[in-house]
Amino acid sequence: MDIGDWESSKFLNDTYRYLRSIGWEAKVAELEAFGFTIIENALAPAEVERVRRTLLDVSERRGNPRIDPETVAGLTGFLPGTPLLTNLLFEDPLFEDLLLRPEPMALVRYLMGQSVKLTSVTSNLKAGDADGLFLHADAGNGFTSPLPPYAAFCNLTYALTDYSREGGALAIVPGSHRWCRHPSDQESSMHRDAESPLAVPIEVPAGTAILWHGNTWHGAFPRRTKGLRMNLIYAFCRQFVETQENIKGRVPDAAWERHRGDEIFAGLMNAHGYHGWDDESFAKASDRSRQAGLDWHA
Ligand SMILES: O=C(O)CCC(=O)C(=O)O
Repeated sequence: MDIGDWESSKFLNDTYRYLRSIGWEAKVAELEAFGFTIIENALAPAEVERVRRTLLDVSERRGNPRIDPETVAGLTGFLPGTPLLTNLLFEDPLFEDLLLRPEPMALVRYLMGQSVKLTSVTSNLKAGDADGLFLHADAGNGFTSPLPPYAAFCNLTYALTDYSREGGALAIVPGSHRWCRHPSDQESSMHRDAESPLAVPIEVPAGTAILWHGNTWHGAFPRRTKGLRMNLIYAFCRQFVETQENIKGRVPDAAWERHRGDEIFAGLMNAHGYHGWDDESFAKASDRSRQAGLDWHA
């Protein structure tokens, strides 16, 4: 059927038409049915290499020893074997460019609405002996069960090394977004000797992106191979949710300049959110800034 300029779905029509025009309607169906979808060849091999090098440079600039991806010497961090590099967006314009790629962004906007905000840009660096990462729903930042049926969060992860079960791949529980709850401690185990029987490994080559609904249970399998597993994670939230990273407060002038007139960039940076108002900003709140609650796609 033709998608019209229908008033009742006015926040969705253009996004849906665009997704259809690029042949991505099946990805919408997968997101709806299973709570995740896979974007093959999202990055060319040279881009994968460039992102990997940039992440290792960032880690070093932040005072860590240079990480050797073969031996993982120099890797220290947050979860056992899984250090997290955070606040990456403004470390290199490359991360802004990847954020704004129109095809994945259309899927993000389909799930999260036009008022979607960026909540964090991080990288999980997983060492050779890392244990599994427990199953969780990303809608965990203060959302108690029952979770809303719409996505309040979503996660767009670029695999930067090949993902295999043995190599500690992302683990997904297909269809769990419909359950609208967090897993219990017992359900969430991904320990080396107690992996959840519901979790399936996302076995994909480097350069693949995986996008999932914030309710979808996911984690990672224990890693049993040598070397470094790398990824780049863009996480998004609804306009009413507090962001994980302080993005709004630290967009550099140069970034505003690079994306001048780009309404999608401005929205992702929370330029239209007016909460935390003073009298001046309250008076300036526009219909645009109040739009978020009108519809799942608004
Ligand atoms: O290590 C992984 O692949 C899992 C990442 C994850 O749980 C997340 O990004 O929320």
